[in-house]
Amino acid sequence: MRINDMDVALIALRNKNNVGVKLMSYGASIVELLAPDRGGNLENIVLAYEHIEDYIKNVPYFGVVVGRTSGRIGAGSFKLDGKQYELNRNTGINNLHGGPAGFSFKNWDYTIKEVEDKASVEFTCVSEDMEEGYPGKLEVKVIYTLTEDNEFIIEYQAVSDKNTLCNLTNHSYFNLSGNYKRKITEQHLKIKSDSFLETDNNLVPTGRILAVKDTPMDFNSEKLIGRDIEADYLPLRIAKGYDHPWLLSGKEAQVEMYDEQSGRKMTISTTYPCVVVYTYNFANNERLKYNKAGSKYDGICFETQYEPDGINHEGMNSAVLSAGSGYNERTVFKLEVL
Ligand code: FUC
Repeated sequence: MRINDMDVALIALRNKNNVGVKLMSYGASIVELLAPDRGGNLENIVLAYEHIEDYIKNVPYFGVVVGRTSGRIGAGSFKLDGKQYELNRNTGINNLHGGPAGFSFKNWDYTIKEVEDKASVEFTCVSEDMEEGYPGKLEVKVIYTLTEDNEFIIEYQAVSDKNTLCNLTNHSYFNLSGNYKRKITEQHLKIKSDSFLETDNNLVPTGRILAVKDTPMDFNSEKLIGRDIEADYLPLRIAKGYDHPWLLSGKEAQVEMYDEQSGRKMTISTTYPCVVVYTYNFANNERLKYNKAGSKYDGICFETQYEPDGINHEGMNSAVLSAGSGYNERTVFKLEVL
């Protein structure tokens, strides 16, 4: 496919149970994830544009890989090895998701691999020294794998020739109802986490860690996403819904989402310490598939990552990747029907 003079590839993987994923080289993105419901009907559980060209702007970051850093870097600036770096800014004074020309807007190279019961697509890109303001030439690999046990795995690898920041995620919006039939507020969520990061009016972490106990942020027991989403609680009012980093406890199955009506369940296990959960609060009538205009709560992102803006706060993971050392994180999405 040619878009804006780029050769953009679409690659489809499907396993023996008919779970299928469609990937795109632009943004190394997930543009479709087909999963069966209780009756065996295959439907799509990720938000996607109807028109591929809309991924060129992609203000909501549908499906894409985000980098070099995920989330906001306060004032677009940070200090590393005694030197102050100024990043390109794209949300007021802040840097969001790696800047205006971040990894979500690159057309990645790819190779397809098949080994026994697994099929993978390896996307690679190179980010040059000082690109978007980050030091070091960074070589990145994102590997998507679909297994025969309905696991969809994302592995993030990178290496830099100088100390730099690296905090990679995928920005897919999930909706387990299938083809976005019902809002995510009617679906259940569980997050193993006792605390979340407070954010300021521009959604930049303040450095304070707040307890979830007795607040609408507590998802330790499964509850409907919509149960407390509009509660009169300052962090929710500021973000207009959920848009916060949770510090994860436990090493696996840290997040579970379930749609009672379809029976679809998704369990997320990650090596990252944090997940930013975002409920599409800033929807703006995006032209989605199935002839739908995107509206608030049509999808939910689980952006597994290091704490956003960690470099600017004591006691958090800084996301510094040292020269020559390997970046290696993974997130697994397991699909089931209950
Ligand atoms: C999420 C949110 C942001 C933003 C972006 C498109 O990661 O944290 O607030 O709207 O997505």
